[in-house]
Amino acid sequence: MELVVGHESLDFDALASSVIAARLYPGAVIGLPRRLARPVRAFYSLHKDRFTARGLSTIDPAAVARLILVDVRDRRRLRHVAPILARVDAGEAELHVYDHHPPSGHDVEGSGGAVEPRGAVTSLMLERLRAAGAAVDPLEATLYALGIYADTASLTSASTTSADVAQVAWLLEAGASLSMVNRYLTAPFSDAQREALAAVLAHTRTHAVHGARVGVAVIVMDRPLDGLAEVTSEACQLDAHDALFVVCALPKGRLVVVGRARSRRVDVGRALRSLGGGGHRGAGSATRRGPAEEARDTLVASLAGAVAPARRVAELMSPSVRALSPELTLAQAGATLAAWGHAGAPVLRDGALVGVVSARDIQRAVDAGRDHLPVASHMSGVVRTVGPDASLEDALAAMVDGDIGRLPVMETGVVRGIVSRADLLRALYGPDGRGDDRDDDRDDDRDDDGDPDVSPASSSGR
Ligand SMILES: [Mn+2]
Repeated sequence: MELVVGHESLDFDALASSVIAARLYPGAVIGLPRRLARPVRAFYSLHKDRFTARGLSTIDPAAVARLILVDVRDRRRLRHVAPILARVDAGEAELHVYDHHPPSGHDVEGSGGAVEPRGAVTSLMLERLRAAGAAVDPLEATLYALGIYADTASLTSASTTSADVAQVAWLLEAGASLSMVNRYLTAPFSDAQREALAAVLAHTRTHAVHGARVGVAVIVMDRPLDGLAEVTSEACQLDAHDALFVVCALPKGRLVVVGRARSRRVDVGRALRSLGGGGHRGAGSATRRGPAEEARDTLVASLAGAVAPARRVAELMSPSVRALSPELTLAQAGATLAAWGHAGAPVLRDGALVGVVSARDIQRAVDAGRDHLPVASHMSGVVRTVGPDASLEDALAAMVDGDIGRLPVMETGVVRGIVSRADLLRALYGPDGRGDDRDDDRDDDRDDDGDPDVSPASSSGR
């Protein structure tokens, strides 16, 4: 038989791409992993007559002639198909892989399929289904749209490609229901989730780590919470933390720890390995036994190694600062700035910073016939400054708060450089395409939602 399988904690992208795979490989069976993400379970429960699948546990690995993996190829996330992969390794079964994740260094390689960057692997597979001339009905179109919207934060994540957007346009023409998409994308929290959210918000302590705000909360619950990961994401967003870890203490000393990051600077999986758990940069979990406070302290101690330093002002500023004297006339200052090719400069008197002046303000004054006045009359005297170790975010906040275009960079009373709006814009729109370090890539990598039975490797109880 041909078997289609996605990752554990099946998300909408994995379910949608499983359904497409079953169409691309007629007769193939979809094997559902043990756990489905909460909203996916709700969707599937309503649509299971339409999208048929079997529990993976009911399938005999020896009967599988070809395994078709969708939305996953990292061997560490493939424990649920380990017996079948062993047959692939032994040359007894074939492997096709459809995935959109960056290489992990632990990837299985298929003899067929496709691996290309897309916001959702659903898009990649839909391109193939459409190329085969297949039509889709509104139910299917809705599921595929859910897959793409869910994996791309509704087409806003940095990983979204124009190809994803094009597929959504086609799906809407095919009758995808946006009201159904919304129903499952924004599934309301359960009562238990709302209670947990309140507890997390009330018990989060914020730690400053290399300039990142990392929250750690300890909560006590009398039974495991379905959807603790969603609660963690929501609390992280509400409190504007760069990352948030929730240590959930259960009866009999059991602990579930879930981490989520909004900033790419925080490697959640790395921090959770200190607790015997794991995961990815944006998401991870651990389960173990022991006192919650001990786990919290271990986690906090691991943060320094899991947070990358912020981009510092020193890397963005123009270091060799030429300054103007406040006694220069505006005409002289304007000519000097033009000669330097600078859009502004700090104003120094006897080596001390007394103001900042911009070429634009000077030009305006000159145009108004005030070219004979001194620079001091047209500089901004209340000068905000930043230190060279301030982060890009600090500089941005100072500029926006003061609505100012350039910040002198001061160190021990001396001007070391100047950072301008243009410098920040260059960094924000920079070639890495990510500007600041917000991690808006809400990919299914975060499938590890931290249930206590999440996986053998993360429930070692160490
Ligand atoms: Mn995906």
